[in-house]
Amino acid sequence: MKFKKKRQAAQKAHPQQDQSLTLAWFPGHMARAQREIVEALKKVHVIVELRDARLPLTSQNPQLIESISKKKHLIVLNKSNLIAPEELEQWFSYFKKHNIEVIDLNSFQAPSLTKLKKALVELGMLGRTSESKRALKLMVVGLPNTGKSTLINHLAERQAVRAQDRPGLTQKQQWVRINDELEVLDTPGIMRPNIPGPEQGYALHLIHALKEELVDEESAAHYLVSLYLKRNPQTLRETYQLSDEELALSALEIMEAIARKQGHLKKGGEVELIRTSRTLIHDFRQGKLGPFVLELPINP
Ligand SMILES: Nc1nc2c(ncn2[C@@H]2O[C@H](COP(=O)(O)OP(=O)(O)OP(=O)(O)O)[C@@H](O)[C@H]2O)c(=O)[nH]1
Ligand SMILES: [Mg+2]
Repeated sequence: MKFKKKRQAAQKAHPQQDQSLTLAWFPGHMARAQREIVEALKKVHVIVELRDARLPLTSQNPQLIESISKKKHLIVLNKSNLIAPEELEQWFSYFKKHNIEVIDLNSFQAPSLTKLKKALVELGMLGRTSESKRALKLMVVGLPNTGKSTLINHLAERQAVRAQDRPGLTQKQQWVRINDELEVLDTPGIMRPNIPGPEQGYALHLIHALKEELVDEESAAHYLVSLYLKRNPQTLRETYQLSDEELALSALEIMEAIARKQGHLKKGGEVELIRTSRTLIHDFRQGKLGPFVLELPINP
């Protein structure tokens, strides 16, 4: 189980990449986008950093955060509808313990704008505009596909920028005027230059932050099944009609059982695990495997 070694697909490795790591996705537009984010710092008052609520630590970009650390900064755990409330609670206590300001959002829900505004007011970020009579300028940053453009469209209540389930869609900064008190800068998603290990790489693939062909899909699906076996086997049982005996098997054997049930077979009757892997990953991304966080705080 490993990352695909597709150097040409991996594109240019970042110069500061740890040599021991096998995966890097840092195409030219991301390097440019990172420079442009630093340049835009003087034009913005506040930074909203979007993370995927299913992966609150790994879906950050430490290098980017470092370069924007002088500005006021609010972390948003986005897509929080895809994790369970008790999982979200664990993360809130973790961030509280570390004195880090965090809110969660589900960008498809109408109260999101109110919630974001309230957080900005509480942090003393939005209140300043009434004195200066100038719009608050907010920059949204984060890994690819974390939902930056969707959030902005939601705030603007119109299709102001392109948003789609495709990492790396936004390639240029774009200002969007929300109303008299708020202007938002959409920025291209920037992948972290280092991915700590294979499991984090699989998890980033599962949340669809990486370009599809970089990660071995069977390994990512195997990782997903192993996590569900540990923390929520019932969902696997119900979704794929597994028996008690099947549920007691290894992750690989369970994938084979699902393959047979779904008719993912080659001509000779051999299982075709790649199809099963794609089904599992697709079902997870669509939320068909229920709300589920991919990482929990190690020292909550
Ligand atoms: N379930 C769920 N999906 C969301 C949410 N917000 C965004 N999405 C989905 O996430 C996908 C990516 O959205 P984008 O807004 O294009 O992501 P982005 O961060 O702008 O991506 P890049 O431009 O590649 O950096 C889309 O399919 C959105 O519908 C959310 O709160 N919940
Ligand atoms: Mg975008």
